[in-house]
Amino acid sequence: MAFETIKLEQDGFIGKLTIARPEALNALNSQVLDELDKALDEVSANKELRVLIVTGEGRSFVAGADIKEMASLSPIEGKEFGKKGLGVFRKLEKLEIPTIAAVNGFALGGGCELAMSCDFRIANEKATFGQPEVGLGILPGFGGTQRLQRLVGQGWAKYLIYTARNIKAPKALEIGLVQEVLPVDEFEARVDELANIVANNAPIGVKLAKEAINTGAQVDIESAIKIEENLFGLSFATEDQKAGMQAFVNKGKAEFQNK
Ligand code: DAK
Repeated sequence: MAFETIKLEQDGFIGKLTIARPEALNALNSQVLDELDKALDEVSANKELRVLIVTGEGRSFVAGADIKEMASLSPIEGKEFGKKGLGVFRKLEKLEIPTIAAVNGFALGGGCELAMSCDFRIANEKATFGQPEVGLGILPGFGGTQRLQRLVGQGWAKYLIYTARNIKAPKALEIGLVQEVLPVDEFEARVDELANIVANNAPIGVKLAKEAINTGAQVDIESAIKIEENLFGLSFATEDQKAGMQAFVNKGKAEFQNK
């Protein structure tokens, strides 16, 4: 379907979701959240896709929830807005296929939370991260208090949230919030390269690994190991497992069929 504030494109196995309100540094208003919700349903239904890249148009990834829209919300409308955002971010996090946040600029507030809802984050040197909400009289409300501490530990999460301080990409790399930082002119090519590397691995194996990691993180270690054991067993029901191991035995390389 046609969108006005986002773009959803496909290149082979790779999907790309771009937040496209550059005049507002891609701030998330209700329309963006509604469109993201629909786009994620399209991505889920598209069985060709093996990886989704999430990025922003122009000089920003996402500069947060739309402060101008939020400023005039009633408590009921605020609750609705929050519910919408939380639903979309959770849908993104739970997408079966892996997701890469390609952070090309500001990732503040809801933007940082959007990036954290992806499986991993690649940033360019100009990217800026932060949770500035307490400076606006609120607190992170799209999962930031929970996802940030899980990614970087409580010390850094509390430090960033209480100070509302922004950090640049190299610092984000140092604390483990992003996995790679690239010069601006190498950034897109590297994101595409990583997406292709992931897409060319066994898609069902990757999906099962994602499920094992995400589900296992919610439970005690005994239950988590059991989850891994079951999903590992399931991977032996796939043709790609047979093709992958056969290719190794034959000193070749498997072309995985997603079966
Ligand atoms: N909302 C609306 N418009 C924004 C925006 C935002 N978050 N960020 C930037 N813009 C707009 C600016 O107003 C400006 O528009 P015009 O004035 O041209 O009309 C345009 O984008 C360009 O921005 P600047 O002129 O400010 O550009 P600069 O390079 O000078 O500064 C900046 C860039 C990113 C440092 C600055 O724009 C800035 O500080 N932006 C706000 C960043 C921020 O505080 N983000 C956190 C937002 S709070 C909830 C759950 C979650 C949330 C809320 C509720 N519930 C459960 C209910 C989430 C909250 C947040 O994300």
